[in-house]
Amino acid sequence: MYTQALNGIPDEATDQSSEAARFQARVDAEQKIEPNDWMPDAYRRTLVRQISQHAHSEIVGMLPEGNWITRAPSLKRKVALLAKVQDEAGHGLYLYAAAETLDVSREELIGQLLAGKAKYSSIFNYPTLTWADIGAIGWLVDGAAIMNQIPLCRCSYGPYARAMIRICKEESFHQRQGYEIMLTLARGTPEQKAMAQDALNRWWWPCLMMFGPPDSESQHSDQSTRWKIKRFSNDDLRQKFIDATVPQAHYLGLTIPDKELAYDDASGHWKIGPIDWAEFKRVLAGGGPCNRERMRARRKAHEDGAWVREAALAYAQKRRARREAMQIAAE
Ligand code: FAQ
Repeated sequence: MYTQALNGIPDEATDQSSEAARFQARVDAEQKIEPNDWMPDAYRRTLVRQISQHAHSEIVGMLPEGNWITRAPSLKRKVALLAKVQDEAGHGLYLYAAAETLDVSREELIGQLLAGKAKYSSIFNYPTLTWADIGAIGWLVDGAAIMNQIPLCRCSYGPYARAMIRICKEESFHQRQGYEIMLTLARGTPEQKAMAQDALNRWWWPCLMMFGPPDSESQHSDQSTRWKIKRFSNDDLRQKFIDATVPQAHYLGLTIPDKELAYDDASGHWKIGPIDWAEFKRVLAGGGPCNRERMRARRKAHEDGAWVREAALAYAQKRRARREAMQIAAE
């Protein structure tokens, strides 16, 4: 009896390890992993974690800008901002749908966010104090998002990679509309230029934190890179963003708020001063300027929307009952 039991265990373990080897070989060969394919549990958990955090970020990310829709300075600006905020809602929905292919329900994921158990991007815990912040968000926040998300279009998990293609196209439009707002302000009155500079001063460092902790402290990078979920490290993407953005700030005639910023001829990169990682940790722990306000707004939106979910459910049940009755009548 014992021999049989012992025989069973190694067989299962061998099966698992050969499945795992086949899985890694497919990833190495750049084949996409699809929802019905075998995958290690840890791969599934990593994807659910990252995709759901990403989805929450898109949805919470609507709040700082949504705040300015009624105060946009012209009809054209209002229409563009409204469309941008709606795009972010769409991104959240594609991403929740991509996460659902991994056997987790949207209700569960949203429940984790509302219970304060799930993370969303640190950047959305900062306030939008002036119209220039809308320009800075488009230029810098969407700019950082694109830098991080273009490589995700080649992520090994098919549904996530495909969702990212459309998201990146829209984000790149957002980035340009934000830069155009900054350009208009920078070429406007001295007060408008000062407003643009003030927005850059407040958003620059938090945007650099969007890329995540330094590589030496990133818990998930090594494994996510082996699984080809991540293609570049946090620090590499941060540096790419800095190199792309510094010349854009110069073109605007604005100053990056970093006295240590200097071009390094040897490496061909812009070098920055130290990032305040204590601030990043504080924001992640709930102590940012707007963490409480953001969660309050999301909970209220969820409660206010309860009747819509109930009505949709009642309608679906009515349709199903009608379809079943028609089937019985036809038999
Ligand atoms: N904020 O080991 P790593 C947008 C957490 S979308 C909060 O390096 P990983 C569009 C991390 O989750 C912006 N938490 O982790 C838009 C982990 O915690 P955990 C969102 C952060 O996953 C524009 C811990 O720190 N984009 O902006 C942050 O390998 C305008 C250790 O970190 C995405 O979600 C942070 N900034 O790398 C919308 C892109 N950074 O889970 C509206 C997809 C790190 O163990 C308006 N995500 N953490 O509890 C990713 O690429 C990755 O998840 C990283 C982090 C790069 C964010």
